[in-house]
Amino acid sequence: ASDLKSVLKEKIPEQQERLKAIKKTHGSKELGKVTVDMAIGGMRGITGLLWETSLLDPEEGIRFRGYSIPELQEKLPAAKEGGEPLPEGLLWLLLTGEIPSKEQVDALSAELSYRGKALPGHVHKVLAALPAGTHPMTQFSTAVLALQPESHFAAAYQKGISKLNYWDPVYEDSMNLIAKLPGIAAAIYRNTYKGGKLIPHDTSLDWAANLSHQMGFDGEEVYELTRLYQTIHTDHEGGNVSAHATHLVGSALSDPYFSFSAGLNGLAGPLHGLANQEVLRWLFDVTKQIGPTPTKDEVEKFVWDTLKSGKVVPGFGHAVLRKTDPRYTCQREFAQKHLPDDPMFKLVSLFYEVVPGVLTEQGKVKNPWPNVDAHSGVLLQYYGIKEENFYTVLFGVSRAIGVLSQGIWSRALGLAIERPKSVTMDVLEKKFA
Ligand code: CMX
Repeated sequence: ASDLKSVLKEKIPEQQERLKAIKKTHGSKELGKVTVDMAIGGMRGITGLLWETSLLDPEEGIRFRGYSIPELQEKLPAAKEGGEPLPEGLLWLLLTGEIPSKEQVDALSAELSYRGKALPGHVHKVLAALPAGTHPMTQFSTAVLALQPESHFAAAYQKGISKLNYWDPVYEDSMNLIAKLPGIAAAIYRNTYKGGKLIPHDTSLDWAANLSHQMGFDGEEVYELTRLYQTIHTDHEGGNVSAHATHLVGSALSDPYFSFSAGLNGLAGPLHGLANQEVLRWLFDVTKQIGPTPTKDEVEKFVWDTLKSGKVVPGFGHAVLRKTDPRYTCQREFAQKHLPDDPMFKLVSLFYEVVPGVLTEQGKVKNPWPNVDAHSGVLLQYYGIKEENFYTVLFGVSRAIGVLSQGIWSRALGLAIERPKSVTMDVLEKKFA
């Protein structure tokens, strides 16, 4: 078998057995302890989730099914020789654990193109009914939810599907949804910023290039950026807000439309995905207040002013990472290759020099280094995608690939409904009195 669904299907029984064996031999062993600080502090440091598609190392950053970003850039099939990876290849890898061949990726591109060709008319009507000025993330989450009536899983559940087969309609929903996201995102972009003139899907293009094309940005370089961007934002293990929200809602057997829409609502928070929008606003503030080429000292003062006014420095810090995010580094390398003289890139580089020192001196943050969101906006600006409050939508399109791949595995592995225990302050006071 060489199509994705068949390859995945073959892998499921062995992984089910593997999990059963882990449960049997290690089920009662301890993974760690839970302190009161952890319960108060956003459960930071508690290991309490199973997530197969990726794993985050605090020092090294993300690995997707064991592969680092530079390894993926080398190993995953590209649209052109030596180019950036095709996100379809990563989808294949996340679902099967195997690096696909170029033929397999091309077949998957064609399949997604077919599944994503047409958006149901009512989705356009739902979008049109929202008031002018509605944030693109509100539009995005609403559009995903508007597709929910198409869910194969919800229909199969109503008919009484056996739990052994859940993964199958969840796979169908997930692939249909991933396929339709470029069209949805592009429609939101065109409606919000380009007077509503939509650009049709081009069946000759891969999934990421189609996103760029339908937004109105054509050319090999912007396609390459979109492929890289859509590859690196997919997955960041299971505990971040968008992944965890998707996982949590899916655990109630809400279908992929419900669960991914929930994940998007979490991604829309300024401490999470919306940070890419906030970074751009912050960079514009600098240029507005100081001018286009601030000095190191001026930037340093600006960073301190941000901190002193009680705001966070967007794009810096991380809950788990303790080094520069490799997703930042690969975007920096892209900029060095394609836009080394861009003034905004130079400004971002200056912040890279200055901010970690200031945050370290302030002494509060556990990680002073930049994350993925500190760099993405500047690349998009360079290629003409100037509207920063759209940026989190692009993050969301990519995030679907990771969280929905895990969602398929969660159902294949029969993972339980999530229901951690909570306590009151009263309980804590009495327990430790
Ligand atoms: N600027 C200012 N203060 C920061 C900071 C930053 N970039 N990062 C952390 N801090 C502060 C925290 O707010 C916290 O302050 P309090 O003790 O007053 O509450 C203190 O430093 C310790 O925080 P931490 O343990 O280092 O970080 P957390 O795990 O609590 O938070 C994160 C992680 C990402 C929310 C935080 O670093 C932050 O707000 N960064 C800026 C927003 C951002 O870039 N988010 C995007 C992250 C990537 C993504 O999900 O897309």
